[in-house]
Amino acid sequence: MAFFPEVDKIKYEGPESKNPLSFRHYNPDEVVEGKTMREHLRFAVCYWHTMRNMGGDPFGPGCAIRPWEDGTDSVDMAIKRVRVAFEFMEKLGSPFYCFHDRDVAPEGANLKETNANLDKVVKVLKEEQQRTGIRLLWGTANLFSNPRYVHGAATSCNADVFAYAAAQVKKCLEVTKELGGQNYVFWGGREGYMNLFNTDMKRELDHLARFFHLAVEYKKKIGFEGQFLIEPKPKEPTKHQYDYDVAAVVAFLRSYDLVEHFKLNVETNHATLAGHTMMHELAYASAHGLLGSIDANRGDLLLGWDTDQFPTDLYLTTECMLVILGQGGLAPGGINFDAKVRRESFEPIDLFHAHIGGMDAFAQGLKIAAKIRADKVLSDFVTQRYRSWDTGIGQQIEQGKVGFEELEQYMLEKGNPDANVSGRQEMLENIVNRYLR
Ligand code: XLS
Ligand code: NI
Ligand code: NI
Repeated sequence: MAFFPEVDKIKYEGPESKNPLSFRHYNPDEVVEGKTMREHLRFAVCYWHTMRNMGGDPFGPGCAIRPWEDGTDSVDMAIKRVRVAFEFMEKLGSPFYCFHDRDVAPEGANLKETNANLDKVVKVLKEEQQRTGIRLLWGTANLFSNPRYVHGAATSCNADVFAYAAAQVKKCLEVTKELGGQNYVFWGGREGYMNLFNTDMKRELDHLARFFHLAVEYKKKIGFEGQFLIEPKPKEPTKHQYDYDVAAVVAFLRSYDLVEHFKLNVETNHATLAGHTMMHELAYASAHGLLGSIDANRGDLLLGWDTDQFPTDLYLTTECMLVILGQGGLAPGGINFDAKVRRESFEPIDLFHAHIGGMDAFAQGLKIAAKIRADKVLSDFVTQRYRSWDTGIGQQIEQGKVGFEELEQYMLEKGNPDANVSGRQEMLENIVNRYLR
């Protein structure tokens, strides 16, 4: 049965194509820096936005037209939706997908029933994966929608809720392993606070760390080989989320002796909500060897919340790809479109336009970044800019050979530092613009 009868497989037609249902830049087999675009970009469709978002907002219910939906949240509907999702991904040519446990299967009356529902849908997911060759980039547990998580999950004041969350993650890890998931994501849904008057922050942070340690133990126990990822976000739904930004997560992982077990899944809109650029967050994670995967989207400069729009800005995708190429890629991570069509874009075909645009924007960013790297226009400048550290006193400092006394002696003899040189920011910005075609 075809759920998108008006769409054939989306093909690469080249930059001159005027066909809106074609790729103009994403050419999966094209080789850039020795790898195919498919291998570089590792695109994933996210189940929650693409299959479950009906476009509701605080002012009105969803109005998306999804002819396959029967209005129920039954297991049968969940199974039918899997068929829809895989037809969509097959036609789009997305090699991966991501889900929350609750996106793919409905909750039952209790944990046992809920797990049984999930098992029924997982069977079908597996079948569709085998039929299409589409793989699971990551799974995650939804520890924020159900009212039981009103005070958080691992950071709830209610110990029973911690236990329920642990059981839910245990099951989701098993399922992710069963489906060959390459990563597992922890996004701290409601792990944060609204008001410090009612919050024992220290205790909550300790509990969050305990939860992660338990997950690491269980991962080893079942032999799940996927990469664990934490996804930082500064606020929303809580006023202050504990996994605020990359720097806060790195510090948390180090304080609680978890750093060797996790990397980060960095999301564009979360970076900007934290007052950073995406490039800053990626560069910070990468500098620590902790950049694992990305949630590709964008916010709106004029709106202060997580609008999760599809990425279209070539400047943004070029910046992302400069960092990603700079660290030799993201695998086993990838580029997950944690993005949703606008409420006004309510037809099924809009899902194709949205993903095609995002994939093309990243493919173009990849090609632009690769050219900038091939010409070494930025890297040569940076190398030059730091040359005082390659020899002489700079080298001695980096090698730990001198202390304050030697440095004082050095400066007393020299009198004054060598003259500073311009940072040439505007010249470099002009050079980057030359490549943005
Ligand atoms: C929400 C997060 C969420 C995670 C997965 O803002 O981006 O969608 O990616 O739980
Ligand atoms: Ni996300
Ligand atoms: Ni988000």
